[in-house]
Amino acid sequence: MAAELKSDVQEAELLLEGYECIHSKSEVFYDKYERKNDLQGQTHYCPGCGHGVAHKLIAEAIEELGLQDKTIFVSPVGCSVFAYYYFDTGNVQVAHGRAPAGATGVKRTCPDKIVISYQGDGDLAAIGTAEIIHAANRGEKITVFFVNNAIYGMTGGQMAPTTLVGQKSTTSPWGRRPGNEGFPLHMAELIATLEAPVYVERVALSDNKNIMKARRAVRKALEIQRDGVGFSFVEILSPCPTIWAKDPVVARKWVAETMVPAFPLNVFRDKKVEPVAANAPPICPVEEVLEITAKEGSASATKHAHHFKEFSIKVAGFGGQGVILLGQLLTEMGMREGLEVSWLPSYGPEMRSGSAHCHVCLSKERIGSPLISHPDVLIAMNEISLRKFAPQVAAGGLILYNQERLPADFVLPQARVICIPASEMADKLGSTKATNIVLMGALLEETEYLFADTAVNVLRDKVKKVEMMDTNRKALTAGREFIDNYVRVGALSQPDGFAY
Ligand SMILES: Cc1ncc(C[n+]2csc(CCOP(=O)(O)OP(=O)(O)O)c2C)c(N)n1
Ligand code: SF4
Repeated sequence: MAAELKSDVQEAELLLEGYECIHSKSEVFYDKYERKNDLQGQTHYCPGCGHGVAHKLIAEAIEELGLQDKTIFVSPVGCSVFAYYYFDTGNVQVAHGRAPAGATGVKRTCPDKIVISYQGDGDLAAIGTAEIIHAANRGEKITVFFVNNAIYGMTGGQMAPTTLVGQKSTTSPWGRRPGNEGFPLHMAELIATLEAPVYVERVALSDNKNIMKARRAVRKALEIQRDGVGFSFVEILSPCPTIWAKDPVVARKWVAETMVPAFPLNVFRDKKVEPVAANAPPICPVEEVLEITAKEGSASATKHAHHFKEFSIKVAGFGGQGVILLGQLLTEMGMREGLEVSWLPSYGPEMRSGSAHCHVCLSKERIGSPLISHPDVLIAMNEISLRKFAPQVAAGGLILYNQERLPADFVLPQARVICIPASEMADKLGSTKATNIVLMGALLEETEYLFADTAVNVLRDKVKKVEMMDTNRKALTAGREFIDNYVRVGALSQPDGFAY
């Protein structure tokens, strides 16, 4: 009866009494894998899956090298997406294929950490090809473990870039044909053509001898990172019994007999490089990084009381009309006035004369999303934008339309419309390029939400063409005066003028 009350650990200790424990689960793994119901304590991997073995080798190497507290494991999308269930280290889970990019960010901000990018072959060699090549080419001081099982495991067996010639998959049901699906990608060889990587090896989880070699490779790759030497990459040929529809023993044999001849095991790169001291980025406030500290019109220099909580603007027109720039200027102004800001541009591939718009949000509180469905203000720089976006403007909002009058058939939405011939006005001032600045002046004057002195400072700092400054200054004033002289005093009513 007393024995029944003992915990699992006590039971295990009793069983081991008188024995020396020479092998146990690595300390780097959690004691217990938290799973649902009767899966509690089990891993989610299929029996015979190579991921389990690869995890074990990595965990043991981390433990032996005493790196557990320094390690940050970046798990991919794929069967190993849940690596963070098992590794009692720092963990980050990233989007499909992006592990080397995520790992780059982590390593660059925390250069003293050991950052591991763990990826499958669909993840690394298909959707994430660009990320791995560029991380390797930059020589990021991370370690990549690339588990190549020649198939997409998690999604049920589609062809991967590593699928062998003749191998059947759900998307190559007749077997991979080079003439149709191309040849398998040899990632270790490809990465070894780059100059920066320090260590590149391919190993196989095919039999005990090769698993021991894999163990050494995993450890070496981590030592290279620990010593600050450079980029290390280990490709691990690995069985996927479930998708290959083979029992675990046969699957291992398949790795040895079929995968290894196609993906030869080798040390492709083992450069002797002197460690370089970690180059940590300086930690400083965002304002300083963006060089906006103490500039005239900055949040610290100018304290404005804003009489709104959140204010959203959509600027729309043709590419080339300064739509995107106007959005950026307003965003910069908001930032300098100490507001939370977001700016989201949208334009087609044609850039000039294609349609373009951007969303600007200015807020006293943190902004949830930069996407604006119902802007408070629409600045429509052409008729297409007016027709397209006017219905979206929030009830009681404002539309600034770059024309003398509204189109005759235009059905007025539940918003005030001010027609302002900004292009003509800018032209008279010397350049139609200042159309957006005329509209900016009108916006500032009409809403009084942002301040003209901030606008002048921002224009001076941000508009690259110095010779435009004089025109821009005049354009800003012209836009403001238009509101004061023509709209506030004796406004006409639409459709032939300025509508309220
Ligand atoms: C952006 C995106 N595209 C596609 C998917 C679907 N998806 C999930 S896992 C996976 C394949 C993973 O295969 P692999 O990297 O070989 O890993 P394995 O499961 O074999 O370990 C795909 C295509 C996704 N989750 N996200
Ligand atoms: S499907 Fe393949 S890769 Fe995924 S867990 Fe099962 S055996 Fe492993």
